[in-house]
Amino acid sequence: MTQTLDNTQNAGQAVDPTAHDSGNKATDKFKAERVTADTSQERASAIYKDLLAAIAKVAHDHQVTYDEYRVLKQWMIDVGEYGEWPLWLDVFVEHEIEEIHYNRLNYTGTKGSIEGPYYVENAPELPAVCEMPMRDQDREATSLIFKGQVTDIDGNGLGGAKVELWHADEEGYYSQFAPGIPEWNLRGTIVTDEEGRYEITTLQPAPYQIPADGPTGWFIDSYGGHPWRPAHLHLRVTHPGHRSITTQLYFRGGEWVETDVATAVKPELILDPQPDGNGNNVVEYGFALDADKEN
Ligand code: MBD
Ligand code: FE
Repeated sequence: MTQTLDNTQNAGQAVDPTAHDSGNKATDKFKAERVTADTSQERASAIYKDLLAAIAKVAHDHQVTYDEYRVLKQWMIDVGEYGEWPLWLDVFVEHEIEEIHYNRLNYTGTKGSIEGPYYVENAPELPAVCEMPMRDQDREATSLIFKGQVTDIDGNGLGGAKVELWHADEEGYYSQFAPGIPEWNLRGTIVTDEEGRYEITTLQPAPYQIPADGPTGWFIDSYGGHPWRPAHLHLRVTHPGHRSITTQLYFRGGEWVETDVATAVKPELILDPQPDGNGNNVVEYGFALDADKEN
């Protein structure tokens, strides 16, 4: 792992968000939740024992040196100081937890995917037919009309369901995590009509490069990887009495769809928007929610 930060690479780009800035914003947002888990001492003991055994195995299998151990220690300190634990964990670990969660609950509805570090709750409510909050510069991108229906798993429409949508702008920046963007830009809570339908006008997002100028970026450089995610929409769909779904949607043929750094693409989650003849892309995609049964 490289330990030095080469600031000269970013000369002249002072307005771009830095890894340090977006990382610390994501960390502050996460810390505010004060999360807890209902884990017994027996279960904690079993997990920690296996975790330490896995670390021991890697250390022995690769005959890890003292220098490498010290670099790891420094890197972990750096990840914390840059506020990048939400980023690093969501990119490299969350997809496993999401898969376990989905399988354990025997979901049969729409596939989930990872939440990532940039969800913010309580985005302003918008009607079923709406345009996402956007700036004039966002309107220069190709419009994407995203429409469909929220249903139960038998296909009955779910009126009053909430479709929370958040995504990056054409430059790959998320509001509230990059400077200078209106607070709720490209974030909204769409409320479905009586039949569960929605028709949302937004912009076609671009591929997304995770912050590469901090310790997550150095980590990726150290193994010769790339920091890209394919263009994506984030969604969280909720309705009282049904299980909520957190997922993402991608675009057929898009760059990085096959090699997402966050390993979060599933074939069921790939859209294929078509031009509507008026310069917009249109796509239909629905969400089926499982009934809310006990775990
Ligand atoms: C993102 O936008 C994202 O979706 C994930 C999973 C990680 C970092 C940034
Ligand atoms: Fe994202």
